[in-house]
Amino acid sequence: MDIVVHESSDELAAWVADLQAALPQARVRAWAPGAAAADYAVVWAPPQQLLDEQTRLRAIFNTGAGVDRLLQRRLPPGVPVLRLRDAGMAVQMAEYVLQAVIRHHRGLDALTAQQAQGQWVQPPVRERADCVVGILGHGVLGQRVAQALQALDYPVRAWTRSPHPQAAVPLMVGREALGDFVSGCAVLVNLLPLTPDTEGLLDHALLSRLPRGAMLVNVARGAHLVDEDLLALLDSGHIARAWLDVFRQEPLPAAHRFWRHPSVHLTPHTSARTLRGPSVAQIAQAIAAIERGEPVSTVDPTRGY
Ligand code: NDP
Ligand code: OXD
Repeated sequence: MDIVVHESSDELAAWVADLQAALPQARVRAWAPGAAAADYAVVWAPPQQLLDEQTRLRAIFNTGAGVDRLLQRRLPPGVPVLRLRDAGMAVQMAEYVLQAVIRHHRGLDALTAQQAQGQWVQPPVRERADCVVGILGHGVLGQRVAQALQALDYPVRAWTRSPHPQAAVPLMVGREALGDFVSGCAVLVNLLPLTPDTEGLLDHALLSRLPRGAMLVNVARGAHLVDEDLLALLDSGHIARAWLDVFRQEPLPAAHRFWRHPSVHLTPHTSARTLRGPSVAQIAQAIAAIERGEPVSTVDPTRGY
């Protein structure tokens, strides 16, 4: 069995070595133009040339949770795409969102600013029941985030494309319900995949449905958000704060207003990192299942996630 790997150059050798160790019967190598046909490709943001040249693939593994960049390519017809499902990312995402929600609810940024001024002022108590956290997406990551928030008694609700009768949080489904969903949220967390249906969803019309003083946490993809619309709502104070981990252009250009906006916390796409160890283990298990002829969970290219 042959496996080709395409990863960022600083991690490529480690991915090849770890996959080789996990699949000793396979021949694992870094992809290069003109590489011999392989059975599996393990990739992040692969060049079109890889997908055009690799004509014998039995599956393509995306070494991230979001497949938007891969699906922008022309894929070999009929070849299943698998993505990382959690693989250590869910707990990181929960940690990131939880700290943002706690800081917002407890007013910790304002208290830190007070310390710098030498001020001792106890703000009014904020009821937890008023801090409703709405999560767009209740998939692998959204569910883990919801669970972490619920463990601290935050009221949580989620928005999805399809009904989930067994969900542990109240769900609202479909575009018609979105405005009402958002209007009851003190915090809006975006954990949607980027698809034609979700691109630009976080625009002025939607974000202005949030109550005054709300917070936005965008940890999914930059193209979900209309940057200028958020900036206008931050400038007017309608939205009090935004935590932004993902951007339309990454790295975020130096001149972008997000860098210096006093109401923006910005992180460089680090809310949930791909962890090579658990990812390699998940990919190796899936390859073994495919080789045994067992079903595996694949991306639905028509849905886009
Ligand atoms: P999943 O596919 O498991 O979950 C996606 C969720 O979004 C599902 O609940 C799905 O609804 C919902 N959804 C999709 N399309 C729509 C729509 N049109 N309307 C309403 N709901 C919709 O994805 P993950 O939880 O694994 O990952 C989510 C995203 O997080 C990734 O796609 C990626 O963009 C981002 N991410 C960001 C990282 C970072 O470091 N910043 C790291 C990892 C991921 P339904 O349940 O009905 O199908
Ligand atoms: C992912 C990401 O999709 O890192 O996994 O953004």
